[in-house]
Amino acid sequence: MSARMPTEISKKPYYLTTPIYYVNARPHLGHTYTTIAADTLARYKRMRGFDARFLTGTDEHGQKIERSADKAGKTAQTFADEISAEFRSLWARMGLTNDDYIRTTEPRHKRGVQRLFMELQQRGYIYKGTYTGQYCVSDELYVDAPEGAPCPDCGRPTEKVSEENYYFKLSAFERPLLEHYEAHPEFIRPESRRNEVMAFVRGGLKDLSISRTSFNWGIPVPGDEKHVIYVWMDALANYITALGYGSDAPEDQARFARYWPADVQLLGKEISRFHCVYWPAFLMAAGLPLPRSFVVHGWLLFEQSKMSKSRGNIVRAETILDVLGADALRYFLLREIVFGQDGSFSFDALVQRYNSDLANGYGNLVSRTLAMIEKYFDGVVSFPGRSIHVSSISGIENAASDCIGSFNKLFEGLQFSAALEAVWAFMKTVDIYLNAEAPWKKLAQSNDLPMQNRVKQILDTAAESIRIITALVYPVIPDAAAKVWAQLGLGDITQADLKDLQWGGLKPGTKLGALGPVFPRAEKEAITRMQEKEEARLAESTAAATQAPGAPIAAAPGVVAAPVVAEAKTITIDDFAKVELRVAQIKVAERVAGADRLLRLEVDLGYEQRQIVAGIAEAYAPESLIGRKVVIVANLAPRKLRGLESNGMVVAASLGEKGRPVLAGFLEDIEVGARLK
Ligand code: ME8
Repeated sequence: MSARMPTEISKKPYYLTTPIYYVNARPHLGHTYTTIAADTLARYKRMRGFDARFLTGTDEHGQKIERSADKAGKTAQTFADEISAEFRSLWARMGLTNDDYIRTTEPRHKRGVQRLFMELQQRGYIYKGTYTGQYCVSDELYVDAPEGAPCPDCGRPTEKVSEENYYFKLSAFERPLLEHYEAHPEFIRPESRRNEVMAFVRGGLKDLSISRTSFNWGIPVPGDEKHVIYVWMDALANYITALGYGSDAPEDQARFARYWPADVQLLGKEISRFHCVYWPAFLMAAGLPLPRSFVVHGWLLFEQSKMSKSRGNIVRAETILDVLGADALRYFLLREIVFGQDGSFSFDALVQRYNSDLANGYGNLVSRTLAMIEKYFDGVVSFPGRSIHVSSISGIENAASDCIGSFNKLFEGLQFSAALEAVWAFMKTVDIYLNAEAPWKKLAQSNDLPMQNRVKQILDTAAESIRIITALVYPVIPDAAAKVWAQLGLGDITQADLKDLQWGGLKPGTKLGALGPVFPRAEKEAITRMQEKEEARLAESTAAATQAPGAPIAAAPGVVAAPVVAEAKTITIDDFAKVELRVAQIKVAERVAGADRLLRLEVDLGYEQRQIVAGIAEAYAPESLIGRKVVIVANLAPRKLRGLESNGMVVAASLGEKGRPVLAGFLEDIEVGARLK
């Protein structure tokens, strides 16, 4: 139980969750986006007097993780331990305030999942049957499609499975789910996602296979250990197992009773079916209350498509933390993207927003106001904020109250971007006021007492405005807000009572703290520095993929020189077997605009077609390549070249100093897809 518990018990509980992230790859900005939104909401709710409990964690079982671990040559547990630790340390580095971090490989989770399974069994919602059909390993999804058909969700090839399985009677929940959606319009937000989910359920629900026997990286079905529980049932249960569901210990039961049902479950739109259909059906079947709401957000796009490991177009949060800090990232993601809709990330836009809103906006208002109080009045605030007889001040006061009202309303509705816009609009009003009153000019004109008092009043009004602004933005940019709070002479913001924020809280006699820059302006080089960091990371991961022991050494982009073994180093046959070399036939070849060396190829592997961007344009005319059979490295991590995704490399000898590529080929006719070993 959280350390905050004894003092929090009188407060209203509020429970919020993020999805638990797969450990098949390291965290990227997409994961950071949801987790930042949850952290901001948790901080906001705490500020409003709630006992907010925030859960995140990692999803570590299933075939996808097992295969990724295999590829990396590690046991699934070691692999999961390493990547889960990366997520955890990133959240810690960012100062996120999650109260718990659940891993699905923990005993507390296993116990809870097995309890849930047994509960559903006892209530008659589980039966045994045989599943014969397609399965998408990438989405861990049973697919209702003919053999050979791609996954309707992600387009990747599906695999045929035929297994004796346990089934969950999902079909029994079609009506109850629809009734629940109808009766609780706020259950799925935004409305567009609610409509999609309802249309899916209205289309009919089939019973769901909830166990697998063809691999064993998962939680065994109690009493029938050759089956492991379907990874989505396992994963979804984290939201209750983390609270103590399945444990008989009184403190676990008390925690579960206090926080369940969740107030908000945040998720990306691609997993709404699992959360808004399967999860409530499992809960209904177990006789447990349903979460109050699911909030489904859009995708963070990079280079025009969803940022994701499999597309290779990721940006890592660490790059931004190194250069601009966590607050810049938090602010950008919540201000730039309308929560619920897709939005694009770019380094240019990040730096532009940072400079305009944080450095020149908030940072500048704080530093010039406080510096003047320091310079002219020894850093002491002397006027009470409330000063109704001066109309310009009461104008600011009214604007502040309006801003507090709109901010709270918008934030409660998770409209982060609009809420921040309201604060920056108020900031602008204060800026205009300061420029119009020009206190520095007034003091230059006259230094008599009435004028001094007038100037004090102006500066203290600005300082009080800064106090209000700082309290409002604290959940979004906590580090900067804490600094400014201390500079205002108000001490530790985490100890402040911000529940009923209103004008007039800055008391006369308050002595400012030590002043210092809050958001130094970012130079143009910040963009280049971040880009270089990402390129270095990409090169590192590509090198790890291609230059692992025994792997070929890369020549031009998208081309590998035929395997060359570094001097004095030998590799085992197992090392070589890691490189999947296959015969592919070129179907399409065209030049890439603006890149003299690159050709965009579409190649056929028999079982799939894929795009490869290869650096062979100087040696081969595109039309000469159509129909030609080449050798490719088929299991190379995808990467982007000139914005195009390249899924593999073409094998070629590399001649002369310039490394002129000569494609590898066969004298015999050979069928496409054949593996070289
Ligand atoms: O789906 N834009 O894990 P996952 C916005 N383990 N959000 C993104 C994003 C992007 N480009 N990329 C990732 C799983 N996310 C399951 C969940 S829950 C019981 C099990 C965020 O690692 C977003 O929240 O694929 C998305 O839903 C989640 O990461 C998917 O993470």
